[in-house]
Amino acid sequence: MGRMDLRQGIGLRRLGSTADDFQQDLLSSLYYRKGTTVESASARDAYEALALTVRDRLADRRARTAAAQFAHNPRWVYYLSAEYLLGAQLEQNLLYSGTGDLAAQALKPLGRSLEEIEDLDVEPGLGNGGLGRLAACLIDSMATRDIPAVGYGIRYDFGIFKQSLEDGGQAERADDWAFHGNPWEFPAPDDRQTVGFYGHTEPVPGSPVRKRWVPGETVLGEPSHMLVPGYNTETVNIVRLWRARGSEASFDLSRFSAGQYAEAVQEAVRAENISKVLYPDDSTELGRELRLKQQYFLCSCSLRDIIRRFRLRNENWDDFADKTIIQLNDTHPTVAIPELMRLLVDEYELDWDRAWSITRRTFAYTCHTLLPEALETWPVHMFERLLPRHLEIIYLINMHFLREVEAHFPGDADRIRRMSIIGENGERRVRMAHLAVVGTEAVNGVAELHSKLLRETVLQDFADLWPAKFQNVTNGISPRRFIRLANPRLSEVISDGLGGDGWLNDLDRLAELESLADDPAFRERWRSVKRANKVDLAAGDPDSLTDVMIKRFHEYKRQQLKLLHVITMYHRIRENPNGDWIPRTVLFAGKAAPAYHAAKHIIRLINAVAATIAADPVVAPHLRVVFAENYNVTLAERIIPAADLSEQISLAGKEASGTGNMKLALNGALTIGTLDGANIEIRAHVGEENFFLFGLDAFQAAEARINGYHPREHYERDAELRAALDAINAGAFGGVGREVAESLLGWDEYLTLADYRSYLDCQEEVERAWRDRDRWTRMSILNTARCGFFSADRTVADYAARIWRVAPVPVPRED
Ligand code: GPV
Repeated sequence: MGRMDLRQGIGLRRLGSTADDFQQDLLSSLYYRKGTTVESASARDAYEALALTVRDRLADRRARTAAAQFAHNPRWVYYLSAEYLLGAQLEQNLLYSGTGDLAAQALKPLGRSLEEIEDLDVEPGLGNGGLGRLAACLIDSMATRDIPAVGYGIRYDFGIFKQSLEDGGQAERADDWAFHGNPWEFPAPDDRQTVGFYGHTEPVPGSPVRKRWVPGETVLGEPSHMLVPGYNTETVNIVRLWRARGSEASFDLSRFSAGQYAEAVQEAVRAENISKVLYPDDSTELGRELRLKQQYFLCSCSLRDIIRRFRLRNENWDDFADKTIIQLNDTHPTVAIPELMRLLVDEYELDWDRAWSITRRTFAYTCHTLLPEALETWPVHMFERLLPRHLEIIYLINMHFLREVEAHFPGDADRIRRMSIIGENGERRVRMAHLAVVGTEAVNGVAELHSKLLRETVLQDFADLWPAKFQNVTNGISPRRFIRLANPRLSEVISDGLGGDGWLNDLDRLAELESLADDPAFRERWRSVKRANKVDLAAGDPDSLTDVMIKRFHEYKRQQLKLLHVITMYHRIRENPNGDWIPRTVLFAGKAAPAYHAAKHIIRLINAVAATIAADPVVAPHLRVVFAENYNVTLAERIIPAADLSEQISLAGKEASGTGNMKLALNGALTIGTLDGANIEIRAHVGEENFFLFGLDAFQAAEARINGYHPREHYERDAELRAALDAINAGAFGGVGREVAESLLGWDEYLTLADYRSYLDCQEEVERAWRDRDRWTRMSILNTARCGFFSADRTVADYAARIWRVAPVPVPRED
């Protein structure tokens, strides 16, 4: 590998790597950048000075990365995502820059511990759940694999709300995550973009296809970027986040002078509202105009930035798709497709066919759901008002597309109706998933089953037309964040077992742990790690079976099924207080969308059941239910290492993949789960004897629905189930939860009652395994050993080879 020191060229001092150097730089940050002294520095001053010092260590890797990547002029991967759940930055950047020990040392003269300082590091919660965290894992792995990439997103002022419990129910507070500033970001005001909305279009004389769009409102997009270091490599990529601002002209000085203060700023406020808040909906659509505005804002700013970057090195538009692959993270950024067409046709004056050929080859689309309510559609009238030119372009795309369908399936009017980008059943709507399939070169689902169901159900017509377009890329997770950072004790045991920490970049090497699964000393260590993690978590008796269900609250995920199990355990213990009960701590965590009432009722019922059990002296010694507030990446990193049992109990055919399932299995939790999403692949990897399977499969679930499902039949037939639901209705839990029981008995959308008995039987299997400590530990070790496949490094390698067709561009070290 070549060598490079960019500082040399400009006579800049190199940052030293000794403890003294680091100390000096920290003090200098404190003094010159924070403007304070050792004596008067607050904890926050110390935090910020440390963050800047660590950031500096990554900044020169970043400079070398940019130089190497631009010199190479590769095909760049641009990841467009409305969400990123990056997690805390300080611990990550200390690890990725190898300065953790230096930092702990350097803080001593300030009288501060590293732990205390890390507590001040606020995670940017710019996402809802799995989709946002996947984006963060993928950009981590792209950097780790030396792939030239930029993640584009929105810098929301307010991220995912903070959750607290009030009277047992979820209360929400705004998350002003950057209230104290964010030392990790670099504003880049010179790269700002102007984005239009509303207005009208005008014909361009002499051109049948080009139009001039005269927006009625314009807004500035100001970017800042955060560093995305690779692990054990030189590459540092970036994630570039856009923030909306009013232009200078949006402040109305004359109104202000006339004392109309609110009116004077109203235009600026309107503009800034675009990036004000993350919509807290997960896997459900909320058809608000402001949301479409956010989406277009992200796409327009990012595409102009992508084009700017392309033109730094290239001249010919025909090279654009060879130098650019834009991955759409679900349909949220799909308006980028008509936006690129608009830029190419209207602004750069390419003819339609050439622009379309470029556009199609530039995009790829990842679908993350099967839920019909998550497939975004927009009312045509709303689209037309907000983005009049884009709607015209979509109509043209649709016209060409439907001709293609007609040519393949002559006379099949029904198929044309089904496939059209414009839905005509009732109110006319733009179907974003259809646009995303039509305007891209590749479409993928996120687990084998999900990709198969996409091809065979939701997108079947499209798969008939273009079978080669459809692929699977199974999700993965960052082993750095979710093993090394989250579980340092286990990491040490693994590194000792494997003779080094090379596994962190090559997770398949965990397979070498298999031979240790039968080693009594290794097992003992494995157990003691889990126990110590439980002690740290302090959620309950560390010797109890720690049973965790941590994920967004959604009826399809079936927290209510877990709850029926808890209520049944409660009944059983009450009836037989002297039984040989296995002590269990059932830990729930997760947020519900604020307007999702059914989910909030489930949260309420969990807390009511928890309180009833805690107050029951007969049951409390054996069973404890804990609801951990405000689930986020940081809390996940504490819970996952302490889990014995991982609840992955969605109705089969509903969870696209799941990624919490991977994090837990990799940390040695055993899974109880349905044949859904990536559970199927986890089971295949760990071996069926090391996985607790129950419930209907996706085919049976679909059948049950078609044949007419009657939840009451299960209620009538199963005495324990009846007792659980009756208890809720009789007010056994403070009168809470009748809405939950009503929905289960009334229609039970997700077949909870149908899977109840199978789930309970399976929980008995779990208890049998738990009673045999050695057997359990062996299963746990084998889960970790066999889950190397679920590294996001593998996911990224799959995308790189089969969808992006890109190769790594290594960054030279400095001498
Ligand atoms: I669509 N997902 C999400 O978190 N938010 C969304 O809006 C949509 C999907 C999730 C899926 O529910 C998970 O099954 C999946 O593992 C995750 O996306 C990442 O692919």
